Amino acid sequence: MTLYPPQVKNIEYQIESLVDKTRRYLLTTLGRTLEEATDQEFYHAFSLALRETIMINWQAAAHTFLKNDVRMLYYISLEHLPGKILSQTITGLQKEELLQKVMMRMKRAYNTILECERDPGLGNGGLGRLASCFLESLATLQYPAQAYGLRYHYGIFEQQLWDGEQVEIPDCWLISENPWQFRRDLRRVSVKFGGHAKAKANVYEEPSYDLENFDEVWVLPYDVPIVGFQTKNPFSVLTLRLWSTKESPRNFHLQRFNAGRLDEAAENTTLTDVLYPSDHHETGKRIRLKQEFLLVSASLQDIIRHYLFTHDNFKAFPDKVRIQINDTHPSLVIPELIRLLTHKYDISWQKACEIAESCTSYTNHTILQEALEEWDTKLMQTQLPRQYEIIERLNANFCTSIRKTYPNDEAKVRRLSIIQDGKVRMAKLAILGSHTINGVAQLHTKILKEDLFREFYDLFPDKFSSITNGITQRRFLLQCNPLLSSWITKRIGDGWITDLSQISKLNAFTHDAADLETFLAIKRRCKENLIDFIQENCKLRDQKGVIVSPPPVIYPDSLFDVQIKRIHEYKRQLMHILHLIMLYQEMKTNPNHERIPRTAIFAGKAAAQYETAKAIIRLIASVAHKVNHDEDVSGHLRILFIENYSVTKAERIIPAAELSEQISTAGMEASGTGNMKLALNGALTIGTEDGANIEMRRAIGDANWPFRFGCTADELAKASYSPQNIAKEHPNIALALETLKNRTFARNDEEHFLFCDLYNRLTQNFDRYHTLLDLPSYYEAQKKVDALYQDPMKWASCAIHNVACMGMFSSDRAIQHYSKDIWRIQPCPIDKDILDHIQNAYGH
Ligand code: 26W
Repeated sequence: MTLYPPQVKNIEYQIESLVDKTRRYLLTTLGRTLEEATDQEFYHAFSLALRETIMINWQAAAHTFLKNDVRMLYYISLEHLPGKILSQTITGLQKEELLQKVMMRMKRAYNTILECERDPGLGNGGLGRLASCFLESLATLQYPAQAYGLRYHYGIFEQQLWDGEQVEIPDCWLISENPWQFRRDLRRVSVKFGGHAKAKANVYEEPSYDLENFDEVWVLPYDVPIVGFQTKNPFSVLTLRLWSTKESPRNFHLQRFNAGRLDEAAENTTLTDVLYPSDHHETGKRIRLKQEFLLVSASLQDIIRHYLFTHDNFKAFPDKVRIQINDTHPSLVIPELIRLLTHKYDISWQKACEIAESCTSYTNHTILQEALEEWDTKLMQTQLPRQYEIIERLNANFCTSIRKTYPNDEAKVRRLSIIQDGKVRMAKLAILGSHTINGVAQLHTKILKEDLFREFYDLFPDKFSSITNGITQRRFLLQCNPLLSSWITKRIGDGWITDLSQISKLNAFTHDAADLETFLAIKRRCKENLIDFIQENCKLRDQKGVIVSPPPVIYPDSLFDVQIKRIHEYKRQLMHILHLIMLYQEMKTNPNHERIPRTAIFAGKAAAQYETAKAIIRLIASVAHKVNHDEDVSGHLRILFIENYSVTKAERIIPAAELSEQISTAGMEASGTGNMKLALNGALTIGTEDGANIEMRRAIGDANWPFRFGCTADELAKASYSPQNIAKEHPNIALALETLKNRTFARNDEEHFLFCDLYNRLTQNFDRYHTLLDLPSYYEAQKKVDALYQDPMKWASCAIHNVACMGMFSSDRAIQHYSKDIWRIQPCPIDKDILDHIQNAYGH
């Protein structure tokens, strides 16, 4: 027998134990032997085995919060994009090497097994991913918190490009059993819709309502464990509680079914079936309103149940409960909490309003008018009669108070009123009913205060605050970029993993030639990895969706120019592709050009109904088709659109990026978070003065932020410009625009029609996105990109400097800021006695 030193023995023991457990689960849960199990089955059994490791801490964390009767934060969000839970768990436990050994011993490929898990696509984009970064930081920093969301059966659609056209395929992410969800039958609640609100008086002789003839829906929660990063304390595990209406047979309306009204019969069973796949566009649909209320009502009942577990009255409620409203989508929390307190728990109207205000705070994530939620009063009255009565009363009181402050100014009352022109304005409700509203970057908050909600800011200046977004460096550097991470750790130690401000120590490594070369070599390896991934996974489809050709050959020496985000006019993918058209024409007309070789990589989904965004994808694909097949530019220009952008795809692309496109119209991108992820992985930003770009530039310094361009938000507010004149003054722009009309890229009449429409939008006298106005300075900034890229050592030095200045863009910093200034919560590490107790009773 071999004798191991103690530590090795311990590792050997852990490996053997996991191997054993995995085999056991394969047999006892899946009914398969290791030899015959598919990778999917192996993934399942392996996850069940690993899951055992976190259950003790999960229970211990929950018990610790209860025992200490701490103030809890509840983060309510209609969207969550956690990425793969297995990989998150592995990173949190810091068991990657060990688990690789386990898989090796069991003859499975580590990456292939990790790929078996489908991303939970329970969100559209930035807002959902931010919620997940926040929850990971809350877990790592050991705050007492829980998140709520909906367990959509169909998450965000899978995007395929059929000969350049976006096709949406349903995302059945639950098709194979998911080992990371725990159905909690005991925590089931009921939610009521519709009916008639019958007025009665509460104990204070105030109006209250009983509901008659309502529809009742049973809602069941599924808990997903979110593992925090293991530090000197035992790691914490927080809960993401996802509600589902699917599983309760009582939701099905037999009478309606028998009467032949099939849709109506199934409506309440199907409420959590689909995520609304649109961002920045309000849909105003009845099912969406029902989803929002479902989330709010179920979560509030759960929060109150949890509170009443250790209290027998509501005195301490405003001290113990904090609820964060992620955009206005869950803002019905305010009337529903007031309703529950006044109706069910006999609290006075005045007191209930105070409690609701103390407990809730609201984050705004967009200033685009078309994304601001408003609900038809009729619809709300029909679906949520009691909540509507409360909103009306809140509004009546509010209007009275405005009249007191501003007598004889009915126009002002109308502008501030929550109910306006037959619509309930949800952002106003959220501002009025909560104690704080925050923007997600400094410029964004400034616009909220000075423009969008100016009159509310006049009334409640203390309610407004600004907390710049952040990202978790654990997923978006440590986990996704092991090469760069280990170089950084070698240079500055591993403190950055839990304290990103320490990354500034990298500044000492921006000069030494050996360091710069190492950095360049790492970037090159990451680019090669992405090339391998693309060759394997990004084959092209024909008009019927059949894979017909390999992706183009990509050269690792070319600049990887990356724009990955939802497709939206304000994000200006159109400006990016116009620039690529300009480059293409330049290369074609001048064979002696000195432009650097470039590979432009796009990824992102367009909302299914957003025709212009879909036309932009079409244009990118058509330009790509022509350019990638043109011998004249081969080796110099490649354009790729990677299908089906997701958290996992982001993790693949980001490490390889060299140029990060953050080119939104100034004032329109609330913050952006992809900008932070890319910079942290050593990409340089070409960007406008928008969202968090501004703060990134300030943190990094102008000297190392060379590709700033475009008008500022203030300049745009005053700008008037003529697209015609811009075209006249810049012949290369005029030529590029011409190609949209003259069938250079259009491959059929439909494309020709779509591209002409894009042309018209760009050249209209008022393009809200100011694309052509910024294009000349974008072009100049891209020339600077070329120049710097020709000096790799300088580029590397600048890039390392960028990474070193990303300290403040960690979601840890954002969460600490929210915790200190908005939620006033304290970390609550797992109680060692509780942990010991559970470990002794259940551990091995
Ligand atoms: C009701 C339809 C709808 C759905 C989602 C409207 C608006 C949204 C979101 C608020 C849009 C969104 O995701 N906003 C993004 O939030 C990120 C996190 O704060 C920011 O970084 C992005 O700039 C912002 O666009």
